[in-house]
Amino acid sequence: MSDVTPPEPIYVTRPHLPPLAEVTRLLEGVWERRILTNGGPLHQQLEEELAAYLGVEHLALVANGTLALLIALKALRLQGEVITTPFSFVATSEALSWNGLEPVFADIDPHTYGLDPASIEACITPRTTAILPVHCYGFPCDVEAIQRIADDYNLKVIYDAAHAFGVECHCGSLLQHGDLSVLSFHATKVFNTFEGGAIICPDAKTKKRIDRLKNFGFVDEVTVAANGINAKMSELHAAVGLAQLPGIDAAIAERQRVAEAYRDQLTDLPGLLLPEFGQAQRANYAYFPVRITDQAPLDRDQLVERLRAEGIVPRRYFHPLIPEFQYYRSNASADPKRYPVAAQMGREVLCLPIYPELSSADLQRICRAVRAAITGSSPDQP
Ligand code: T4K
Repeated sequence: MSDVTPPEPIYVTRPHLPPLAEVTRLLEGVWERRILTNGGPLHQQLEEELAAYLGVEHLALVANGTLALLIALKALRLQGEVITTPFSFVATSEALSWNGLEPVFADIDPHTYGLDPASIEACITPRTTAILPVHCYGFPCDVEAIQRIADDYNLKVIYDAAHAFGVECHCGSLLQHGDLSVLSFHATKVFNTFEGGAIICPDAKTKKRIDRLKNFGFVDEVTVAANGINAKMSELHAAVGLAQLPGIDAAIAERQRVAEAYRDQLTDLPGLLLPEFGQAQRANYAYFPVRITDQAPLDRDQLVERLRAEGIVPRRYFHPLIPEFQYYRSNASADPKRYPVAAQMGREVLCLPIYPELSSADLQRICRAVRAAITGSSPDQP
């Protein structure tokens, strides 16, 4: 038996944590006030601070990103078909199904990984009421082309911006686009409150409606004006968020350090395509998606196996595609011929580990293992 201890596994991400002392300090106030939820003072403060940080006017905190999507769609009183992407986390489509809306899967653009405007237009029918694109990996969709289509066909646009915290495009916050944008603050996200999310609203009236929807539809003690739900963020989660915010720029800078190190070390490998962060004015480096094309000597799944054998656990975001899941297979648009680019990306993309605390030593270990798998060199070679 070998007495060599295997190195610690490196996962695709590792949650960034705020200083515990700061969370404790905020929680002392909670213990004194005994206001634990239902729009307490920390919740209000986090809404204000996040809106200021993100450069948006109105933001409603929600218990998680999936409920935020559910409520955003509900707030717009949609019916019929909604054009969306097959290349996302399943929550994107689940939010539609929960609202009784029919997802119609369109194709994506191979550079942005967001919905391809031409494909959106080809999917429009008389029953289409909205578009639900995803700023996948935090890469901006073609927001202007999507808005033009929405205007031409009188459709709503709800951006699933779960990955796009802090991303800026040519005109400021990416989150200003569309009718509503939805963020996730899950543990694995750039900004986390353990679980959490938010809806970016264009005006105070929409925020009010969303605030009611997340609180059972209550207008006041004796009035329920909509089919609401409980999707409130607690004071505990808000405390984590408030403690995270002062460190968020440094955390994004650390992510950028990791992305640049990958770019330096993985440039010349046959069949390995690196991500393009340049489309954002300010990127957030939420993910580091590489493509393993047919020019590489092994395919994506073989690379996953090789890396796992070295204790490195990347993730195939997003494989399977949403329409490949059993629940969606009977959907009328669940046909890979309708979204060939998404199908290809589902076979080729691999998200390498990226998070602020990823050490240089671990980065070297990952790069050596990727290089070894592709060139046949030894992973032990520096
Ligand atoms: N829309 C989009 C486009 C999304 O990507 C998501 C969520 C949503 C909507 C919905 O938002 P939320 O309702 O979640 O707020 C993860 C996340 O659970 C999910 O939030 C995320 N997208 C999705 C892309 O990734 P899994 O199944 O890959 O997570 P998991 O638990 O395997 O975590 C990945 C790695 O992270 C683990 O290998 C280790 C590390 N990890 C994870 C957790 C939860 C930790 O070190 N500590 C932790 O606490 O889905």
